[in-house]
Amino acid sequence: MELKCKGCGAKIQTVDPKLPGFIRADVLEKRSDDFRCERCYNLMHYNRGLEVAIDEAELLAEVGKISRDALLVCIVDIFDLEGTFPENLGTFPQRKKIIVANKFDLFLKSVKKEKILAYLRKFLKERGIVPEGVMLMSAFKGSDIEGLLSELFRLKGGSDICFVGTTNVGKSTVINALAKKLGFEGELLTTSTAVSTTLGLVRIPLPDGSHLLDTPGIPNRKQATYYLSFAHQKLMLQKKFIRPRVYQLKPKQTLFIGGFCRLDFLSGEASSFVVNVPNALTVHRTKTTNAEAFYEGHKDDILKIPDAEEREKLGNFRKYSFAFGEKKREIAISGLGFIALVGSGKVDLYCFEKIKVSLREAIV
Ligand SMILES: Nc1nc2c(ncn2[C@@H]2O[C@H](COP(=O)(O)OP(=O)(O)OP(=O)(O)O)[C@@H](O)[C@H]2O)c(=O)[nH]1
Ligand SMILES: [Mg+2]
Repeated sequence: MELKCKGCGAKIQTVDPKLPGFIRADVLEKRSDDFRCERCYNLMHYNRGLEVAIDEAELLAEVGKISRDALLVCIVDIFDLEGTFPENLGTFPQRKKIIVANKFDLFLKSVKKEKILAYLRKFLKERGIVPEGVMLMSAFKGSDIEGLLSELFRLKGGSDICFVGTTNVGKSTVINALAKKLGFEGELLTTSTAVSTTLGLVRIPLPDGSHLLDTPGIPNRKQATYYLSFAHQKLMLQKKFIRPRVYQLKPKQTLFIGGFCRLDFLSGEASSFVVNVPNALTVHRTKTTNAEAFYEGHKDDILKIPDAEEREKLGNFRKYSFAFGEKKREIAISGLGFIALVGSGKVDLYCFEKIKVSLREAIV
């Protein structure tokens, strides 16, 4: 049987350390049952490792081979629902599907679960998705994991449970937490702040003969993080709530969200702009007349992320024009977070064209 790494599912090889699944031949010979490839070892112990690309067609073919009777658990990141919802979910052959929205802990404690659940349900309804169940949770919260576990066992019958979703939504973290509740020892699967940590299908056997199945994340080219270096991915991944930053702006003022986007307040009454993006990202206010010169002069020292190499991958800027007023609106920027617009007026947003930007009714 083909050997696979227990942490990431990559096929084991002893030839090229620069390719996935590498393990030294002498280490492989002495291996215990629970061995990992060198990349997993480095990700787990040093939080660094090889950046690799997933073959999306191969991934879909592999998930396509999983029994139609398996319970499909689609995990999304609730802080980036627009960006992490797999639009091709309907094409997965598994009949029973549930949607698990993870990372609820990124919202402030005061944010009501019911409100976010209503937003999630509406989002699914608009796309015609009718799952067997919908859950909102955090992989870091024990009671949420217990709730998920009982829901999964209620729905699965004797079948396998297969976890799918775009990269970095926390699939492997959720499975590790479930496995711990089931009595497994240690961290079974490799998890990390990098996108594409899991590289192949990993099966964890359960006592009833069924399995928990982890899969590689579907590459997410709509998300800012996809284009970032390993180090910047790490900076952008928040393990705790995102601190909202409030700016009172008058027309003709501009906000920079790192070097990813520029928001010009064109006209309207003095309004509040509540920026919910990773704490590591600089938010800078300036006069619109100075904005262009500021960006050219400070994209690398004050704004910092993305750097020149990342900007190259992100391509050109695209302009979006939005109006806001009576109803509170939010601009969601995939991989960064969202900006709540409170007041009334018109804005122009410039953001790299590859990143998904959407205007929605406010959810918080
Ligand atoms: N804040 C927060 N972070 C989480 C949560 N769950 C997972 N993470 C973090 O998100 C990052 C990605 O987690 P993984 O479990 O590796 O994600 P994945 O979906 O398996 O990623 P791929 O294997 O690349 O597809 C890690 O740094 C986790 O610690 C959560 O509920 N809240
Ligand atoms: Mg994973």
